Parts: sequence; C-alpha cells; structure tokens
Amino acid sequence: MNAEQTAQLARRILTSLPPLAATLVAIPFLCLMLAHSQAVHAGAPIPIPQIKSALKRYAGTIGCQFQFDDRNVVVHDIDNDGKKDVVVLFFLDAGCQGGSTSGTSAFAVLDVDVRGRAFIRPELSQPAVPAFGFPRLIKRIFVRDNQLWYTAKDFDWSKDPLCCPSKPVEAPAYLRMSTLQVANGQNFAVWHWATITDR
Ligand SMILES: [Ca+2]
Repeated sequence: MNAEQTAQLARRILTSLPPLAATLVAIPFLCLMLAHSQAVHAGAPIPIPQIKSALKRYAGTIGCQFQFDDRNVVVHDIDNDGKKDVVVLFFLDAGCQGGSTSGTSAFAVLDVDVRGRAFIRPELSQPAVPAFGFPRLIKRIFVRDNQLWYTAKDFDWSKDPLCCPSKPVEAPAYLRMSTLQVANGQNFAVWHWATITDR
C-alpha cells in the first residue's frame, strides 16, 4: 500500500467514527504515513557525501576507474512505484579491462533513509541491470517534465576518431521491465535501462 492509498483508507475510516475514536484510530495511520514519507522525496536535502561513499563502495566491488560528478544526482521515481528514488550517473570500467576505451557511464539507483544513509539498489542498477542504446560516455543527467534525461556526445562515424565523439545528444532514459521467456516456457520479469535516440 503506497502513501496515497494509506491516506485514502485513513480518510474512509476516520470519517465514519466519532471524534475521540477517530483521534485514537488516526495515530497508527499517521505513523504509517510518516514511514512512507521517509522515502526520498523532492525538496529534501540530498546527502551527496553518503551517496558518493555508497556508490564508491559498490563500484569498488565490480570494477575500476570509478568516477562520479556530484552534479549527476537526481531525485525521480524511476521504477514508477510511487516513491521517489535517487538516480545517479557514474563511470566505471566493469571487470577492470583497462585501456582508454574501456569503461562506460552507468546508472545506479539508491535509497536514502531518515538518517541520510544511502543504499545502492543493485537490482535496479548497472551493471547487474543491462542498458541498451546509450552512448558510452554520458555527461549529465537531469529531470524534465517528470522524465529522466541525459546529455552526451556520440560518434559521428563519418569523421570522429575512436577517442573523441563530437555529436551532441539529448535524450530520455527509462528503466523498464520486460518479460523474458526461457526455454521451458517460464516467464521472467527483467529490468533494463533503455533510451530513444536517432542513432
Ligand atoms: Ca520509486
């Protein structure tokens, strides 16, 4: 039950009770609604050092060359469950392959608790969750019209050398769930990051 459903249920019950009973009944609902409000929400301070620390620990277990720009942190309900999430962009050479063309920009999703502690949600984050169609290097993420967007440079294959993409890209980024059918006929729901560009 999300915060809005909790509020609706509370209103239905409270309007059917006498005042004293309504006050007593309201207390657990208030506690429940406060618990919902402990999720990350727009306007709340974003604990950048804690987010960076959690991200660095996570990245250190899966790759090398971790990089993170403090500006690439947004608050957005990326999985459409009605609760705001912290979405970040970072850079990582997953698997430590080395070389100047190894590593990619990657998305991660975090929760932040009431004490400002940040926790990675690996089930929604790269590299466990694959991403399709994005440029290798993304510069910035932001929210516009309740949608996650990014800016990047992509290759103009007619002239760009391998080091240096030059074509500006601005496009939406989505976290989507698809159904994967496996050999025995069973279906699995799997998350993936997706984008729409004119590439
Ligand atoms: Ca969410």
